[in-house]
Amino acid sequence: TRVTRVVAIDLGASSGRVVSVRVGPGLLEAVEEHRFPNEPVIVAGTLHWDVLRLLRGIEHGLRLARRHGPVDAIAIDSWAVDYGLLDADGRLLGNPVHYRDDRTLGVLAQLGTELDAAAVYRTTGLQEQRFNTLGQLAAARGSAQLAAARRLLMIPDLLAYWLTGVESAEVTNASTTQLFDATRRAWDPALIAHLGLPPDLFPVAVEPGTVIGPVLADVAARVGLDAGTPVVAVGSHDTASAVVGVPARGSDFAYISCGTWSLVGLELDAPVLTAASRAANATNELGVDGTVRYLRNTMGLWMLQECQRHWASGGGEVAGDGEVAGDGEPAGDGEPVGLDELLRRAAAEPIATWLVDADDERFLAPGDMPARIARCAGEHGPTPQTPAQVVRCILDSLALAYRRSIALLAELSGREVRVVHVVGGGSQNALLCQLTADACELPVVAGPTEAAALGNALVQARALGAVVGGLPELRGLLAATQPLRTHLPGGDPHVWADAADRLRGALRASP
Ligand code: ADP
Ligand code: LRH
Repeated sequence: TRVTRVVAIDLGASSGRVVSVRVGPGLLEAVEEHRFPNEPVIVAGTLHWDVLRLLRGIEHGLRLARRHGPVDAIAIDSWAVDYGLLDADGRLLGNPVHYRDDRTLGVLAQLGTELDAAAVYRTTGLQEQRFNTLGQLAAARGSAQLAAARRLLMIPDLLAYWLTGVESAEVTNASTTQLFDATRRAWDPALIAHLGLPPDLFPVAVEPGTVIGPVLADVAARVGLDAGTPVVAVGSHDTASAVVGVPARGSDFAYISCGTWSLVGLELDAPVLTAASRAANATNELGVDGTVRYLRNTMGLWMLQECQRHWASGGGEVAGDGEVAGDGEPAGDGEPVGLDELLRRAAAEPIATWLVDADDERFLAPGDMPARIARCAGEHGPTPQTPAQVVRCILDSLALAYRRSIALLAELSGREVRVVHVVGGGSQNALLCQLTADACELPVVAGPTEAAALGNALVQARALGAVVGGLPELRGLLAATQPLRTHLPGGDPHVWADAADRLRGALRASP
């Protein structure tokens, strides 16, 4: 083994980052080369990703990384479910649509009349969400764009295609489409046929660690990379890379990949495809090294981000009927309060007073989030009045959702959980981590913040031979080199049990 330097490109829903990482025996050292915002654009009423701007951010980051040292390999991970379509000439057909777009409203009811949902779960293991690729493609049926499509590439595969000219489908991200067999780790021809799509719309799936191809000569020249620099398939779903980046010892851990979304889960050897698992809305996404990410998708810090966006645009009131600020630019002259200050004020508010169901679909779309939170809390309890109370409501509700998810997943899988690892941007939120420890009555280990980039880099480095072993060895390297913070459970656990009962009761009573 030798020291290698790889570049991990990690595209989250809120930002993209390009990180150079040196890996070798006992060595894991990351430098953020470039970070750029990921801002959706509404075009003709549809919410899109600005995918060319992401490509520009990636190329700029690669240029900086190369300026600072040799680059042995590159890999890309991103959010799941979304895709681009290529025509017969290999050109992109339109801009990829954002999973938060409302084109899929009503699609679950429609699919429910066509497909046996229980059978779909037994094959794909996937939680029913309207924005899964299956739902998006069902909503797009009959469009000229889909008729012209020769290839479908998931977002990281699309970007890797632009870097290499090679079309591929990486398994972890393919597993989020709900068109993928979770047991065989391959596309499901029957579901693809059901949508009326040709099977070869989907490239053959490859496991993480496979070299996709060398970077194209013109790209290499433009960004200053050496000819032949390999682009590697890693856990190209950001959550899959983040789970590699969990610094756990042993197998008795739960993880929370805590960013725009909160993915709360366990790592298993095989999917759980039971009716009880389906009823619990638990999902089996595929992980690196043949693992299964058995998890629940919780709304996450999106709720907080979207409140901050609202307040920054001058909407100081909690209850209002504001519309989506399409461009995310501050529109008013309100003095926005920074995140640190908001969290400080929230910490001073009383515990578990304002609660919402953090799994509630109503929080999915962009728009006036403070008003939606106030309305949902008010349906069964007190209404948060100030920004500090809204933030407190979000954090307590997330902690409660984590408690619920971990208990459910442990029960459904038979796995014991003794520690919770929180990774991603939200691991820097000490209040949320402490509330999580208290609510789950388990120690929380917080960090690394850039778990996805580190997990991405570790799988590349292993493919190059710079690190040897399975996930335990990769995680041992993380635990030995990354700064982590432990939050021990404290407070009165009855408060959380009562809050859980209150919310459960309210949800049961709701229509
Ligand atoms: P994504 O990968 O989905 O783009 P990240 O993992 O980058 O998301 O997490 C972004 C979130 O992390 C932000 O919405 C914010 O709530 C949280 N965060 C980032 N920095 C801090 C910080 N210094 N303190 C507390 N929370 C933070
Ligand atoms: C997190 C994430 C999550 C998916 C969602 C669409 O970034 O990949 O795992 O469910 O985005």
